[in-house]
Amino acid sequence: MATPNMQVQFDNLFWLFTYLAIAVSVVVFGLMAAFIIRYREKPGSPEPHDAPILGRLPAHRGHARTAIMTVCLSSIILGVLVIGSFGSIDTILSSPAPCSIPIYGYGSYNCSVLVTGHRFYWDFNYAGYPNRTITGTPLCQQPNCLLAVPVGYDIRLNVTSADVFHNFGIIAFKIKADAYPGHINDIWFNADAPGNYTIQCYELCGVNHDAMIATLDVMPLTQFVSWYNGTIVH
Ligand SMILES: [Cu+2]
Repeated sequence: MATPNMQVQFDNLFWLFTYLAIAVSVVVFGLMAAFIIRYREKPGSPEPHDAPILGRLPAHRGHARTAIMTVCLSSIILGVLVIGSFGSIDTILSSPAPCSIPIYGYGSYNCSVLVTGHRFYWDFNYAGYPNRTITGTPLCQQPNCLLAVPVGYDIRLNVTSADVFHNFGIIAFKIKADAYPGHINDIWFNADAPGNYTIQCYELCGVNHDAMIATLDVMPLTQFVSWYNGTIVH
């Protein structure tokens, strides 16, 4: 079963923050405008009895109920944002279960790829036997620099680096992960439409950092199986 997509998580969180900000703004600016009009100074209007006077503490005005209501409303809004954020973080950080795509004459593929950053290209290792790597080249010509995945599956990427700090990102799916030597960062995504998408390094890693790109090719399942059979198995 496909887990909700990574970009859906980010979009939901973005709109939750945005709608709440709009609602709060409407209330705050609406009240401000109403009070400005209602309590504006008119010719001959007397000085309010509680007008602040320099050097004197303001008189007690008995607005405890308003203060408590404000704190409660703010807490509810903050609570919604915190729960929404932690819910999304939980989904983003929980790697989905491995898939099992039967590959004719080989066994099955489990939907995970080991991604290794080099100055200035990416390697994509399709884990397990036959443990074949699509090796990148600095000029990134296909079939090098190609990450092929089946459409509609949760793909787990284990991201690391062979030299300096890089950052692996597929901006179309709103995923990014730091690539550090000696450490593996896990991210996942689910591509819902076939097509080619750009993979890019998002950490300034040297003189050809801008050329550190690759292509994500999202294929229909049958096409992926024959690609896997022809490229990884044989
Ligand atoms: Cu890089």
